[in-house]
Amino acid sequence: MGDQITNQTQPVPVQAAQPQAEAQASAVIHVIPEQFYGAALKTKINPESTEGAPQASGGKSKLAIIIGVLLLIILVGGAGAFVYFNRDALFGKPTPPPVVAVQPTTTKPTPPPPPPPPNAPSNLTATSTSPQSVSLSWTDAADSETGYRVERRTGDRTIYERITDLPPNSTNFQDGSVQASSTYYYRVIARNDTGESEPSNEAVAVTRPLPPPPPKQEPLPPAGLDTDSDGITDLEENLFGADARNPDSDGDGFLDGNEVFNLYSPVGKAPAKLLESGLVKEINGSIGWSMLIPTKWTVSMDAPDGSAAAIDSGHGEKFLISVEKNENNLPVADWYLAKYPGTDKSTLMQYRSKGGYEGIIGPDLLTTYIPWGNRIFVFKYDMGKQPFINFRTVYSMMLNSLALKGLPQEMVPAGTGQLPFEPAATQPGAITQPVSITSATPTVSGTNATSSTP
Ligand SMILES: [Ca+2]
Ligand SMILES: [Ca+2]
Ligand SMILES: [Ca+2]
Repeated sequence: MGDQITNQTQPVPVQAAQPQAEAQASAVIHVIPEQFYGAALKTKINPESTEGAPQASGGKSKLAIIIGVLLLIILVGGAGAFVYFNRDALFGKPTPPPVVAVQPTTTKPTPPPPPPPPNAPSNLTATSTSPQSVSLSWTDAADSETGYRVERRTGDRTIYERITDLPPNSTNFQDGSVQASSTYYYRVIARNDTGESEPSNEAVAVTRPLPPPPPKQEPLPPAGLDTDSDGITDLEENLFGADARNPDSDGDGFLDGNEVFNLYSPVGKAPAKLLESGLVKEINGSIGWSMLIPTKWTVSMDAPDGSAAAIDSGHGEKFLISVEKNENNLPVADWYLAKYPGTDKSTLMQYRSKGGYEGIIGPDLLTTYIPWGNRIFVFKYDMGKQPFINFRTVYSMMLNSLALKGLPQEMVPAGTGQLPFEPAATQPGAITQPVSITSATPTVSGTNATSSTP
């Protein structure tokens, strides 16, 4: 607009007006009131009047320029101010978005600070409840644990090893992976996602020893050499002065072994009893037992009253006497099963002595148990390191001679059957084997030979 004003007022030739002074005096000056100035600008300029007022026309042009510039400034400023003060409406709020964008990061549900590691368990104890287990218990002192770890070390190791992981709030554990008669050290650690607690106190346990295995029935070791198959070994024949190459040394019609078993002399004319022949001697314990043993053998009382004694053959083998308690007066088989749990009852054999004492033979077939009131008389054949049973018939002879105080003997009458391990009177080399207590067959009947003891 300023340019337009300048162009319309400029065409007046200023040089032509200045030299004509007379024309200047006669010229009519039209003053346009301020309020009509805008309209005057639009009117067509009269060539005459313009010629006559060149100077006034130049001052008005400058003013118009100034006003135009001012208007322009005002206009630009106003527009700028308008834009500035309405920037939010025009361009949207520029600043909030970044603020909104920042806010989520700060107000977003930030994960709660991780819990501290749990408290350590306390009061750990370890107790061996059996040879194969240790029972652990402790106090749960943590409320943020996700589980427990049980660790163990043995006496000869310093490093703990993990043995199990347990759920939260656990307070006990049964360790079944231990060995008998061993020492174990334990500790327990609580843990969560943050970390682990300090270990608990260390607890130590010594596992119990394994119980002795229940006796099993085993075949009898081989008998010692019996050259003439008369039921006593060559060593026994020698012990009694009998002939190891003659089954009937005294020629009385009875086998040497059968005579010794039944307490008769194999070298004396029947009926010569062993005791009267001087081949055996009587021993006794003050507790109330007595028996015959070969004269050459010795006895030691391991208990003053004879509740424990050992008969020494001088050949390695020993014969052990022990008197054991049976306070509840149990039947001897029940007493045995209570003493040796796990024993197969069928491995216990019936026993009856020539004196009528009934008892059992243990699974080893080398130990005899005879009930005696509230006691049990135990007589064991201890082979020592001997590989052969050299004195089985003598062992039987000693038991057949046994007398227990207060327990009357009822001698088995001849002809009622053979006793366990009795040599057959008429069958050289034959021995009557014992039968199980679970068998219906009585000990002293059903045998295949008849006793013909003199
Ligand atoms: Ca013989
Ligand atoms: Ca003989
Ligand atoms: Ca004979």
